[in-house]
Amino acid sequence: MTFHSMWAELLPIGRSSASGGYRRYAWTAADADCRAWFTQQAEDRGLVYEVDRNGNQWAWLGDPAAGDAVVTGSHLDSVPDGGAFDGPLGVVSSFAALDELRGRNVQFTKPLAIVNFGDEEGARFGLACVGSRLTAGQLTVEQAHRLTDGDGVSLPRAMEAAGYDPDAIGPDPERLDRIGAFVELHVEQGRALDLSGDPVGIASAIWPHGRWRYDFRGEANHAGTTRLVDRRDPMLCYAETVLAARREAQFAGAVATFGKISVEPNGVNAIPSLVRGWLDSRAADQETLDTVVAGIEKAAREYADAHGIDLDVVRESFTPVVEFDHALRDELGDILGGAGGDTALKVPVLGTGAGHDAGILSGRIPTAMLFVRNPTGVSHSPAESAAEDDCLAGVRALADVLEGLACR
Ligand code: HGY
Ligand code: MN
Ligand code: MN
Ligand code: MN
Repeated sequence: MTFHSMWAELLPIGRSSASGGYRRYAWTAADADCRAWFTQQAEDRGLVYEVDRNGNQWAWLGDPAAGDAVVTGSHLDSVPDGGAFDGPLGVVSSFAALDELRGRNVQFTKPLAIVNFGDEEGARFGLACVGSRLTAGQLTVEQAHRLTDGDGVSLPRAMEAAGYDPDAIGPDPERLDRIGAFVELHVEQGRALDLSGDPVGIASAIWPHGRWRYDFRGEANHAGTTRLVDRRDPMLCYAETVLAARREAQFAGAVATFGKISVEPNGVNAIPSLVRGWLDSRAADQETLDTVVAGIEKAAREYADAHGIDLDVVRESFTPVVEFDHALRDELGDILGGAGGDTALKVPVLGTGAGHDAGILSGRIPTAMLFVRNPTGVSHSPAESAAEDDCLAGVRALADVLEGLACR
């Protein structure tokens, strides 16, 4: 089973024929099909398959109880109409890198595992990295049980419907204590490697980032008979806040996105009573992020006061800056940078604004990330792409890293 054949098998799962994007949401049929694909890859390679208390899938070579395991992998779920590479490239490359290592006849001196972390994107229940957050103890069982999707289906009900026990979820410190290093390969979500002309890069840090929900409450009324001066229209405040977010982020060199909205009653001929908007904002450092988010909220409150609108702002999630483990990062650089090796890849080190399971785990175990060039930088879109040669360069780089870490 080669990279190509694995990729070809996975590609059609959960793909929308209308948009060409992926709709692989946690605990849905598409998720189950991705999980079945993962299990098959593990069985085809004679790996020991297990699914942990939080629904994350693991494929082991060697005895997990031996400890100091080297783990690689990523996630298979997607954002709504996401691209083919964000997540799956890391999982497929992990199996392909293991195949490559087996072809090199190396001797593993440590256990090796490939992992598929569940619900990394948070597309269905609104919180990213649920599988890894639960495992790392960054999300309590109570918080997880309160998560519901757009149809009001709770996370526990969704897990049960998929055949998983929602009462089994929780922190898994023993599992993490058996891991010596986690390395996640991921398609770059930006153009740094395209601009530097390199196929592969190493992550230095993940920007601090969070999600805030803005509830603008006004007064429902008739769109045709209500004078403008008599309106308390929450949509107006929402629109002004979106523009304020762009101004604040631009000024600070950060990013801010209102990418999701819900409107009640959501009628063409009705002035809304409630407009709910979700802000995703990220910046290279905490102080800048705090300034941007405070500036957006201040502007929103001024608009709300001016239009007689009630505004509630709720921070729904937050991930502080992640500085990847320096020693592990430098070790990857030595392995790939040709210190004694013959790959002699010039491997740039780059930061990212995208969150990852590696970022969640970095507080508990040494973690590192490899990025594979994305020629347009576009991600979270059906247009996401990576050249075949770069994907294979990523597999070779991951195989070199795993050999260096687990095959001394
Ligand atoms: O939102 C993110 O940065 C990640 O793709 N979950
Ligand atoms: Mn993503
Ligand atoms: Mn991802
Ligand atoms: Mn260093």
